[in-house]
Order: sequence, then C-alpha cells, then structure tokens
Amino acid sequence: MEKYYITTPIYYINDKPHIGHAYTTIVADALARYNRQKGRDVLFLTGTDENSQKNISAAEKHYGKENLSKEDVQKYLNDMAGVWRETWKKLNLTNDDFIRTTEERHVKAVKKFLKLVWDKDDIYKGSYEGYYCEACEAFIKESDLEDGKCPDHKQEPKKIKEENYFFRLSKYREKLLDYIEKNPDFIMPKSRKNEVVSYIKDFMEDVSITREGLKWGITVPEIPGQALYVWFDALINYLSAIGFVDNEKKFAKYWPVDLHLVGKDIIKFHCALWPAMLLSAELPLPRQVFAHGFFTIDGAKMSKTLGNVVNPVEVAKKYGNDTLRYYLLREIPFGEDGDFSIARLEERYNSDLANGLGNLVSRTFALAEKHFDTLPELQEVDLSGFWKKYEESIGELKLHNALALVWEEISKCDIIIDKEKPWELAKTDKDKLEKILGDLLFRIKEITRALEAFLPETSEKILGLYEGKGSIKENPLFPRLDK
Ligand code: ME8
Repeated sequence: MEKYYITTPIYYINDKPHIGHAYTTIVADALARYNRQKGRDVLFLTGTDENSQKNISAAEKHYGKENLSKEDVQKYLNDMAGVWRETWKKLNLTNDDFIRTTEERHVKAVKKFLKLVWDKDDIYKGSYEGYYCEACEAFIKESDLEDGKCPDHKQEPKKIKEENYFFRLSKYREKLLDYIEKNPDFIMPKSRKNEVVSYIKDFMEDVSITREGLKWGITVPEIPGQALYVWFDALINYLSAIGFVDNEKKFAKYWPVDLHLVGKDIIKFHCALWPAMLLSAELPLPRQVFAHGFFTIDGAKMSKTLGNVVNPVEVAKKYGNDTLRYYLLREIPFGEDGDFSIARLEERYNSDLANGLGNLVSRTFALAEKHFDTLPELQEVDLSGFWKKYEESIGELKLHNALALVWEEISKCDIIIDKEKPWELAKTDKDKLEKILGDLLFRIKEITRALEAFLPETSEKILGLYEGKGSIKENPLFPRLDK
C-alpha cells in the first residue's frame, strides 16, 4: 500500500492553541483524510515543542515563581500538552500520533541523530556574541532589529556572549541549492522558493546549536554542560515519531516525509537547517515543504495585547467543526495571507452552507420522502470532468479551488431544480420526477464524496440519509444562525 506521511509544526505550549495553529492542523487533517480516502496508508503527525525557554517562562508565570523544580516544569508541560491534544480531539482532527519532545522516544532519537552529525565532524566549538530573540527562539542580526527590537515580536532580544557548539550549516550550501534546483516541488508554493534560495546563498551561516546554562533542554554526552538549541531538537521530532530509534521497519516505510506543512514564519528552519541536518546525518530529504500564509483577525495582527486572539474551540462550538473547516479552507487561498473574520464566516455559513449545500440536500430528500416510499434509483451522470479538476486542485494543494469546484456542482443541481420544477412534476409526471430526483441524488452523493475530507461530519450525515438514517426535516445540516 502506498504511504502518505504528513506533519504539522510541533507547537510551543506557552499558551493554548489559537486559530492560527488550528488552521495548519485542520489543513493537515483534510489532506490526511483525503489520502486515506484514496486508500493510502496515512501517518498524520502533530505534537508539542516542549524544550523551549518560553514554555519555562510561561510555567514560571503560571506558578508565580522562578527557579521551578523539574517536576513543576514537567507538570506544567503535561497539563498544557493535554490541552493541545484535547483541542485537536474536540475539533474532530484525526492525527495518528502526537509527539512531545520531552518523551523518551524523542530524547533517544535526538541523541542518536546528534551522534551521526558529531561523527561526521559537523559540530565544532566556537563562541557566539550577539542577539537572541526568545519569542523566535532564534539568533537575530543587529541589522535586522527595528528600534532595538525584534521586528516580528516587538520585544528586545537578549544580548548573549558565550562558548557554544556550532553546526556546519554553511558546508551544505551548495548541496541544498542543488536539491532545491533538482526538486522543483520541494518548496511550495513556488513563490516562496526565491526567499529561501536567497537566504541560503547570501545569509546562511553556521548556527550555534547549544546553549550554556540552560536549565531545561536535551543534553547529549558529546557536549557536556550545555543543552541543545531548541530548534535542533524540535526538527528531529519528525523522525522520532516514526521509529528512528527502535522501529527500523516503520522508519523505512514512512521516511522521507511526503509533506511538512508549516506557516511561512518557519520556512527557513524547514527548508535550510532541517535538510542540512539530514544531509549531515545522511538521511533522505523531505519530499515537500509547504509554507502557508498568515492571517490577521479583522485586519489586525493577532496578539494578546490587542486581545483579539481567536479560540478555535469556541468558534467550532458555536458554528460547528465543519463550518470552521469550510471557512478556513475556502476563504483563504491556500498559501496566501488572509484575514479571519466572524462576519465573513457567518456570510459563508448562510450563503454556501445553509442556502447552498444544506438547502439542496434538504429540498431533494424532502421531495423524495414525500413522493416515494423508497429512494428513487440513482441516475448516473458523467462527472469525470469535475473529478479531474478536483484531483488536480488537491494535487497542487489549491484546496480553496477544490471547494469552489464542488460548489459549482452544487449550483448545477440548483439550476436543474429551478428548470425542472420537480414540485410541479409531482402532479404531472411522476416518472420524470423519479428520474430527476435520481439524477440529483447521484450528483449529491458524488459531491458528498468530494467533501468527505473537508466536511467529515456533514458528509457522514448526508451519506446516512441514503441509508435511511435520520431525517433531514428534523435534523437540518446547517440550521439558521440565531441572531
Ligand atoms: O514555531 N496564521 O511553534 P509555534 C496562520 N515550535 N498560521 C499561524 C498563525 C497565523 N496568524 N500563527 C501561528 C513554532 N500559525 C515551533 C515549530 S517545528 C519543528 C517547531 C501556525 O507554536 C503556523 O503553522 O510558534 C506557524 O508556522 C506555527 O503556527 C507556529 O507555531
């Protein structure tokens, strides 16, 4: 069986998930479901990035004291990881595994990986003096500061001067450029490729991968007294989860990964540092990294200070999981930046879901129930043109296009209903009514199949109607929103 291994970033857990994290994870879920539907053996991985200083700062804030014991920190991380895991369950996401970087399987994998890089002589001792942004968990050049602050996080970086160990990232410059050149689909969307290439060519330097005096973090025997830099540890999660240390067969099956789904903020880590680390360890490189855009909330950057952070669980509770999925996947052209707005979500709900899909299904099934004892026989229609374009869109990860195509098919059904006026046929020509309903029922079933990965709960309900499960009158797919 063909395999499909897809990952999301592992998220920092200094707070609960917001709509941005949900976005990436929902898209990954839709792709995982789509590939399962295609009969592939899917491994969909998400998880939590726990060895970050900012998690520790959050734990200190939470308990109201500094110098927490290891037990306190671990308890905080356990609680937060639980919140993240539960969030994905509540949103009906189907990740096959959930990796935490404080787990034994990950720590072992990091040790094994580091040894490979160490034995390759790709790690050396040096000294580092410069700025470090804790929010980015990255070093930052003085020339990139704006008013002395990190341009992304608007906070002052720490000045650091210490002896560290460095990874020979620059040694892999040519090999990385070569891989990117020979694998045009490695970095997607294509528009992001130039950004990465110019970084690799002009800016990429060796990177310090250990930190002095870190109280939290993974340590390795090769480098006593220092903990590993969180990104070097975090990226390895993609290997730890598939048996890098203890399950050769599983590892051979799933690696290399088919798709690392990430936001554009972390593209360099995934398209430069990570493949260089893999080259050093002599492991195959990822088939594809897709970096999607960022969205604002009603036009403003999402931030705690502005108080506009959207909780995906609350949105889903009010409007339904499928509504949230539909809105995110349809509204924002996948790959581009976008905006999240509840007003737009409600518009989409009313026009596309309630009046579009919901109304079509309820009209058709209501007529069938009213005029026939059993469901009219499905009348096959050639929809190969639709399926071809739909598959192409998903292949290019143009998920918004795939959904737009489905809604074109919904419109076609509405046109058939308006033209044929089945409620009149019920009085004049019952044979024709049966045929028309059979045609519509066939189309709706195909539409539902195309929506299974995107709107899983709705699709299940619609398919249930074909088996006589439930009644559309008592249980509408998308009830009117309360004003
Ligand atoms: O970077 N719009 O974790 P993180 C869209 N631990 N997506 C958004 C978003 C927004 N406004 N805000 C966040 C880390 N995201 C590291 C990753 S991987 C080995 C380590 C999403 O918690 C998007 O996917 O800061 C982004 O890349 C990710 O959250 C960053 O999550």
